[in-house]
Amino acid sequence: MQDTLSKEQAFEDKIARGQVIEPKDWMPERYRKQLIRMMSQHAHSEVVGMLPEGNWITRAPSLERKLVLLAKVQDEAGHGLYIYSATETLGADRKELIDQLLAGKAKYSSIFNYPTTNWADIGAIGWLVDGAAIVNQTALAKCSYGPYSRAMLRICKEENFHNKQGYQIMARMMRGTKQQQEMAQDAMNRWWWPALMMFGPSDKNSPNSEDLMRWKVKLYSNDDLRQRFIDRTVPQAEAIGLTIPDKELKWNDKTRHYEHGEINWEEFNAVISGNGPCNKQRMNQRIKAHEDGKWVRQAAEAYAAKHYN
Ligand code: FAQ
Repeated sequence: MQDTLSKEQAFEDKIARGQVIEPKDWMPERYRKQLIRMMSQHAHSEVVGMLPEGNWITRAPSLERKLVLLAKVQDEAGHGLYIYSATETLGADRKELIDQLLAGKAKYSSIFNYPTTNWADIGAIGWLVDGAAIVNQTALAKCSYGPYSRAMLRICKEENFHNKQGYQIMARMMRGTKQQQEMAQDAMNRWWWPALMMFGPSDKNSPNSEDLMRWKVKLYSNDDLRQRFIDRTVPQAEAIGLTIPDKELKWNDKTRHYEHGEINWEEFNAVISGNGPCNKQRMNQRIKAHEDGKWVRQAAEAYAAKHYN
């Protein structure tokens, strides 16, 4: 008991000094569990996140756009794999985590349950969804758990490229025909609020934040990061002539931040409980992809058994 207490004290001191926790270091069970929960949800999000954009690979408007989109979607798969690997350093079993996802028992980001109805949605995802992911993940790159923070460093570099390609699609459409401008604005109207929901519930309704902030997994609260995203995105929208679909949005000269309208938390709760517009479709696609990939996993296992045992 005394031993656990002193280990716990040493752990808390390390966190307070801003030191990084590595897989072999002692850590409280709750820290480990919280990390496995959050990191596995993050890994699932990257993998499910390939689906909305993947739908447009065969319909990209040019060969160049198709190549860029293919590379981006492939990057997201890579992000999922880094984060699953980082989660394994905590003793989690990747197969179990994936089984939980496919059984509908694990969460993944709400944003990927919305449909991509036209090409402008690909611009909106790169710009807004990757943009929100960068704001969140730049903070996580300084989090207290070493393998997660290192995975975030590389992921953020790639997300920056994704973000720029999305913004460039939107900017190009806004310089195009009236119909292209309308498509871009329509995508903006549909993706803005779901992008704000990516940051999670408001601080007063975020049960995990207390643990995560105390242990410096989260360095900023959900609302702080959401505000940071709004402040950096509004001028980008204005620069290319897009209107933010929020009548209450206004700059506050005293706080030096934008004020925004109320988020529809009922919609958020419905989406994260499995009742968003595309939850069932996304899960069916993932289950099929997993079944179709069975022979690849079997071949890899047979190869490993022959060469590495
Ligand atoms: N969607 O107590 P909190 C990407 C859940 S990657 C679904 O505030 P926490 C790249 C939460 O899990 C996007 N569920 O939770 C890309 C918890 O449920 P639980 C993913 C959500 O953990 C781009 C409950 O609500 N990024 O986009 C959401 O302290 C383009 C209570 O919430 C990450 O995962 C949500 N939006 O804070 C890929 C980053 N929000 O487990 C492809 C890492 C909350 O108690 C294409 N994660 N919930 O049953 C985080 O930073 C945090 O986990 C938050 C939530 C901020 C998401």
